[in-house]
Amino acid sequence: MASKVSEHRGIVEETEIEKFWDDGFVVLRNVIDPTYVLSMEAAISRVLAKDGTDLSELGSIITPETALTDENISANEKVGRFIAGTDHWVDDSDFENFACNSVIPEIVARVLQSKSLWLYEDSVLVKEPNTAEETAFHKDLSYFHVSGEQVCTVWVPLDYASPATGAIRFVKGSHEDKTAYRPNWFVSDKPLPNTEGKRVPAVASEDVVAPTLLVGDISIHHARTLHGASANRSVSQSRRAISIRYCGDDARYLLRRGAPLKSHHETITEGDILTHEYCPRVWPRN
Ligand SMILES: O=C(O)CCC(=O)C(=O)O
Repeated sequence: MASKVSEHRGIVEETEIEKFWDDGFVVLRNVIDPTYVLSMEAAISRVLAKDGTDLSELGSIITPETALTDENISANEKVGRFIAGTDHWVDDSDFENFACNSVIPEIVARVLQSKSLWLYEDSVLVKEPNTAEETAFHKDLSYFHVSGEQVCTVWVPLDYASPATGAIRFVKGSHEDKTAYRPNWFVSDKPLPNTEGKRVPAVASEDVVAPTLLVGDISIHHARTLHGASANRSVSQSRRAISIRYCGDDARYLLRRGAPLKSHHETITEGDILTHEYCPRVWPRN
């Protein structure tokens, strides 16, 4: 089982907080002990073995440009899957500790400049070697039944993640655009049925910031920041990541028609703060 807090640098600089609010995302280098991050490997393997959905089957956006046609990938090599799942923390104490009891909530509360922090959900997102699916550009807020400025996602890679191996990527400043966009299928820009708002606009490649992250680095992006991830073109290396979504003081429940509902959302009242057994307060620690 993953043990509790094991900090590396642990602290967040003022300039990094400013960067988050100015750009809509920030990469915090060397902020968590890599050994602690890698202690989640077994937990991720459990997800891969049982609960993960294979997003590659949802209808991807493989085009001649994104298809794996590189000379170094021979036709008979195995094509990878894009496996994803959510809410692992609910029944796996390793994920619960990682999202609720690690150094991450304190870091996030500081970046969001929030006195308190609630966990919205966690997800595991794995692109196996040779996974052609790009994660389509989207805004997380379109999927969340909340409103507020202090809402964000932390992306924690368990592998070296570069633009060639499926790293997350962002459109800088896009959090300033308050247009409501429809959630999409994650591997396709096709919107989810019965959702409201505009379709996510096409993103020009020159507007994309695509950092490379090492194990121990994390990125934090605002829930309105347009972001996606590249294909994993490595022939041997997976791109494993844990994404954790948190809400701060100003977040309130707001039901968004057609967006994925969790069972407890049936009992919530719009306008309420998020305190709920399935949306626990994780900072300050009780
Ligand atoms: O890991 C990915 O492919 C996408 C991550 C993402 O979009 C998220 O965590 O919000």
